[in-house]
Amino acid sequence: MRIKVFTAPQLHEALAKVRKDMGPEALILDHQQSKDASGKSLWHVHAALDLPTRAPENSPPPPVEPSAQTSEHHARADQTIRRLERLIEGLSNRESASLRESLATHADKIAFDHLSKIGVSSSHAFDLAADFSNRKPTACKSILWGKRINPLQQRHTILFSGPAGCGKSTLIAKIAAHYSMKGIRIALASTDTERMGGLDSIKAYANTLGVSFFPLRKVSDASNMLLQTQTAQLLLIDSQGWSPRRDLGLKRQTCLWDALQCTHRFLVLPANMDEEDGMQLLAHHTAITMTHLAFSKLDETEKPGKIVNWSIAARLPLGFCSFGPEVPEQMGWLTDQALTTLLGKATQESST
Ligand SMILES: Nc1nc2c(ncn2[C@@H]2O[C@H](COP(=O)(O)OP(=O)(O)OP(=O)(O)O)[C@@H](O)[C@H]2O)c(=O)[nH]1
Ligand SMILES: [Mg+2]
Repeated sequence: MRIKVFTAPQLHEALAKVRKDMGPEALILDHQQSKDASGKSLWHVHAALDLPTRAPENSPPPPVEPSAQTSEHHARADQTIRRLERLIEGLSNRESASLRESLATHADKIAFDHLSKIGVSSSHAFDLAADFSNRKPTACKSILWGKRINPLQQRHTILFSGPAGCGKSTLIAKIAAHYSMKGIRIALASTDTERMGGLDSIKAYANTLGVSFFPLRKVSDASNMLLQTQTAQLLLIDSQGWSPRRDLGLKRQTCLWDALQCTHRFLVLPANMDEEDGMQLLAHHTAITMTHLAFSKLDETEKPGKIVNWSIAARLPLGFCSFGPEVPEQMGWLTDQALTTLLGKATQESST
């Protein structure tokens, strides 16, 4: 077993170091807070990793198991995995309890409980608790805040990408309606051209709003469209939904996206998606080419706290959010204050 100590100013940073160095199998044994010479807080996390015993270099390969013994072997392996899972769950409960204990005030502990209940992971709940209990904009340094767009100052070309049905077209319609009411010149386009009906809703929104719309099937369509929309102050681009398991056609789409000279590329994550599935999506190489995160369907989850976990894991600045299907309402820009309000609202609703 390898045991190591990881040190960082924030607890979640130390935990991230553990995962980076030792991987997901690492066991957290203990964590402590101290101060460095300048009085700044430091966290020390003790982690352990069970290393497999290596066979001597020149030893013969292990004999192949007779098939009669194989199923018994698998059953034993399954039992061991379940035991380890229970052990890890127990350790993570202990970790969460000791994080809660190390909070300074009773109000912070109550805030920690609320945040955990609505899905914020315990290390992030620990970082947010004090601000949250004081209803202050969250000062958590690991969340990146995007700069609100201002098409009056500068033309923006914004791509929206994400899983099928996540609310891309609806969010585009909301943004288009919001800014066209302010007199901003808008154009819409879409790369969702190969799927039957892929263009329908965005085209209908363009008609309703009276703005021009361009289907983008190939790279030359992109350059044509850029020429024809030179006077638009805000160009919003819809795309075909994808998932880490089904990303057919993504290559063609990404070639088109690259030709569009986007100022922003938003990955839209629906807040009613399972947290683990969202993490897998964020790990996909297409997600890495995105510049911002947007959240949709915030009205459709009991656990909006997962967006904190996603934001910190993604390391992408936050921007638009949508909290209802209505166009043009129920959308906004996610700021530190808005996040505190959103998480607070969710806790009030879940406790009523
Ligand atoms: N409750 C709720 N529903 C939403 C929200 N945003 C979108 N929807 C609904 O979700 C459904 C899918 O929305 P779309 O905008 O078509 O999603 P999409 O990502 O464009 O879907 P595809 O083009 O099929 O990939 C529609 O019924 C929308 O009304 C939201 O914030 N809250
Ligand atoms: Mg769509």
